Amino acid sequence: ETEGAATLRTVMRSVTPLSAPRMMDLPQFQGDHKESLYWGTYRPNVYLGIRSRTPLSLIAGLMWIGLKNGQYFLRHVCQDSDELSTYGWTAHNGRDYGHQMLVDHGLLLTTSFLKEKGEGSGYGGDWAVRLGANSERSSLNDAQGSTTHLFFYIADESGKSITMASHVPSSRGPVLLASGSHDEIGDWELYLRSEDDLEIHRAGFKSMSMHNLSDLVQQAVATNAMQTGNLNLPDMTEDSSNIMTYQVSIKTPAQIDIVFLSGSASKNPKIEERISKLTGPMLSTRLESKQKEFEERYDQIFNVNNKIDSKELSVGRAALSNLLGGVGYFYGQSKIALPKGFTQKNADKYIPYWPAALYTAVPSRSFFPRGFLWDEGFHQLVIWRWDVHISMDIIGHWLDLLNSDGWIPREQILGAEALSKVPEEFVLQYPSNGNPPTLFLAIRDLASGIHAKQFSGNEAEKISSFLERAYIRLNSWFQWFNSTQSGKYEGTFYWHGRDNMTTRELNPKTLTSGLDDYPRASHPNDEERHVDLRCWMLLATNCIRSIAEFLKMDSALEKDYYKMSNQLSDFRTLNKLHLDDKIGAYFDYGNHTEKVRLRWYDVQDKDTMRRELLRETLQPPQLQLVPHVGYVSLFPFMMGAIPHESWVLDKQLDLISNTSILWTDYGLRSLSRTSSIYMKRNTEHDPPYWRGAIWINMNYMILSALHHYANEDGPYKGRAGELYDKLRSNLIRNIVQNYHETGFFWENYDQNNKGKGKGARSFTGWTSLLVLIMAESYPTLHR
Ligand code: 6A9
Repeated sequence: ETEGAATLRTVMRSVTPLSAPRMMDLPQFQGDHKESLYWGTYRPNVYLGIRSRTPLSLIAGLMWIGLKNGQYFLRHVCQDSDELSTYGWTAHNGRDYGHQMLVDHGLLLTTSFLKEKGEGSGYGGDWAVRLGANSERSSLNDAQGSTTHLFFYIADESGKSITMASHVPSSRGPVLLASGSHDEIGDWELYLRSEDDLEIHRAGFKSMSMHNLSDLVQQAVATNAMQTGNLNLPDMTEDSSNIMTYQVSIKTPAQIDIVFLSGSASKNPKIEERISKLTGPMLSTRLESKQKEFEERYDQIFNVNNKIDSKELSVGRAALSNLLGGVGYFYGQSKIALPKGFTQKNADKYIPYWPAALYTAVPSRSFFPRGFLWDEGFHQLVIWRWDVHISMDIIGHWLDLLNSDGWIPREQILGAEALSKVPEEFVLQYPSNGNPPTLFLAIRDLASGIHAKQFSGNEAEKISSFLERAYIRLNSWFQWFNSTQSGKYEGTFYWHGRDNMTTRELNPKTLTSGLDDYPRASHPNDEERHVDLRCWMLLATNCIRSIAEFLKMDSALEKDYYKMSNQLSDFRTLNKLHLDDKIGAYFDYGNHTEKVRLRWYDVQDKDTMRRELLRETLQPPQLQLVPHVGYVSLFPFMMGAIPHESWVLDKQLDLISNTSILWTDYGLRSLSRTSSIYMKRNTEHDPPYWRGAIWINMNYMILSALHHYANEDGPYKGRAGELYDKLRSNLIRNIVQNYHETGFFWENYDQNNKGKGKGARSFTGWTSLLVLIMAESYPTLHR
């Protein structure tokens, strides 16, 4: 076999699904379950977007014209540059109810979503959207007598045409806007009802590119404005349009109900009844009772009474709701990088993954509205507690993305809408790159929850069959790490793929670890071993082992896991490989020197001056522990791998509580203030990221460990308990305060600058672990 043929086989394997029964084919994901999750706010990238969990869906959404500094802007896709002072779900149950608030320069919008299967409904049921518009400062609006323009659209991704109601509706009563039919739900109709004065204009378009909807509407309005002087849609429709847009112009305050009925036909005698149930006063009653249900369930599950005050309570609810309201459904093909030197005939440097669906939460609706592998494990810690069926459905989708090597692409950019948000250099996924297998955190909880008889009979039954089917997939996922990320010596691991040629980075990044620029060995080579990866491997083995025990499996494979889990949890071995016993800190090991700097010099170009960075070594690197105290050094602690009577535990508490090292009043720094790389830029374009800032996922893990050690007898029990209380209240206070001050949850928080939110604004991914911090709910990490 030639080298080329072998490479080709590797490439093909990387885009071939693992040959194992699919998770999503499990009976528990069919029938009622599937239908109950058919419609939802599954387009988190837009301010309000509805679709069904099917590749070619009907999609609906909201746009409006915002006025900022005297200029008009069309709002649609969540963008930080829109500078809304807040937006997000204040309530959302992940299924059939949500309530969102948006504040756009004095315009106050609310969007409520309600779904229901009525008598005569088609597959997936009916849904209603209530839009409320108000002016924050009513004087402003009155003075200008200004009009607010809302746009609601419905479009068929399959291209099937939609019928526009024959005349522009003028009455306020329920008026038909559009109708059509769809293979999965039958005939459908869309109605509008409002008690307020309104003017409606409309336009129909024929297009298959749904990620350009904003442009279509903007152009139509602009063209018409030039001809008529009015900011209106032109009341025209292209032949066989599959996109229908309705502009509803109102004076605030106003309220509009829009209702979508499936399986309908105007002749259906029940239609009137179904409309009135989902609009007007009856809708108000239903929304109120759904809100109440949501709040009661929140109290019951997160049992936060007496633990937090009422101001904090609403922020906790918003955190959960934004996570659930951020859950999306995506469909498409990842682009997988070809090995160096390979290109396709058409010059593409990638090969597509198989077409796949992903139902997943997202880290940020504006910045990263797509699935990220290791983020998802943290999301699921919250979601399984709220709705274990949704959580298994999400985890199931991710596990179905395993290829035949046992690999899952880290970042999921599926479909044109998702792709349109990603700069080109981030699109390709490399089949040699890992990402922490955090899904094991949630799966471990499910497995031990069954043991502890924490679930109802019905839930337990489904979790069992889920774990049973997941087993083979988890095994091959684990084997992928075990075989591709292993170190030079048995039982050691490192994140492969760091750049050992770079002269431009102060410390070559480790994106695979999730901790991007957290400093590792300065000169990557195969002697390296990473303590965080070792701990992830421990978690994975322990998790698979407990599933095997639960399923009463007893093959050679299970014995291997048993052995491996004992090896990985052996304290002496851990210490031999990673402990600096002078300061009692765990470190990576590798070819390293502390004496590296970036030199900046100017290069004479034709007509510009360019800066080049050169990584200089003032002292040759040598094999050693890599002396950077930070999140990585706390991994054995986070995983509860340190025996509770060990002196090392005392040292870990020293590192955590020391204000010159990790402690701040807002949470723990990612990197010690004493580290040589603390707050250092990595390149000209890379400001420090995991080099000081406070991240909530890691703080949550550290808090879990403090909680664990505070509840186990041992000499450091009391001290762990004190630090636990302080860290917990610091985290809650700071996240809540930032939320009140800025209207958002943030990607991370500034360890100086009074704990101010930093990075992506509106980061409703793992920052929503706030809910569990408030509830004092922590993962099962310990055997
Ligand atoms: C950039 C730019 C509009 C970086 O939360 C997702 C990930 C984490 O998994 C990772 O641990 N974030 C953390 O270090 C964000 C990564 C975004 C990469 C793509 C595209 C888009 O600009």
